[in-house]
Amino acid sequence: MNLESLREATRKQMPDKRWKHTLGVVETAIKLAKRFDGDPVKSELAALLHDYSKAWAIDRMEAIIREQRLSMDLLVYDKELWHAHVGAWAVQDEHGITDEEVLDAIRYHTSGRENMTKLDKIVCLADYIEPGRDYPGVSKIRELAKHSVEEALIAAFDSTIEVLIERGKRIFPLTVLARNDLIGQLK
Ligand code: DGI
Ligand code: FE
Ligand code: FE
Ligand code: FE
Repeated sequence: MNLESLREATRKQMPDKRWKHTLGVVETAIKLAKRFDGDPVKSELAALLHDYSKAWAIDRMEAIIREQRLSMDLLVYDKELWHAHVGAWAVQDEHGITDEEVLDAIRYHTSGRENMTKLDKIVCLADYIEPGRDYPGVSKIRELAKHSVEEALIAAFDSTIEVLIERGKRIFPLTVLARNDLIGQLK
């Protein structure tokens, strides 16, 4: 598996706009890894693959979640959460990615989870603040990301939770666990 062919394969899964976002996440994840003593090589790989299945049809993702017995409770939560779990499965299935740290960072990049690894945090945060992102609160999250991954991620999850509440949607329990746990990590 070489990075260039993986790049080509990933680009083919998605429209140009999503590919541009992916390149932004790669660039940002490498920067965050250098800033916060993470692993730049794994950060680049996980960032490249994080939205691998994002543009896949809903039916295809649902079938994979059922057939591969990925976390079944996903199905009652927002469909936006599905691509992360499906993507982690797909890059293993299609490209033989077996590094569990990388697969977990892909799997939990949307929801977060309790005890996020440094790699989980870097990929999830990079996804929120890559240069192409524009939503209310993003500049504050970018500021926080200059000194603390945890503070930035809490603010990022807060903004997602606020939107979910506004729209009357369920909150996936791992996001609540992630936020509570990150608050506990602040000193
Ligand atoms: O795939 P991206 O658009 O780059 O970003 P993402 O994978 O972080 O997806 C974010 C979307 O997921 C965002 O629109 C909010 C939605 N979502 C739905 N339910 C939840 C959720 N996000 C979190 N963190 N937790 C949820 O329960
Ligand atoms: Fe995503
Ligand atoms: Fe995210
Ligand atoms: Fe993304």
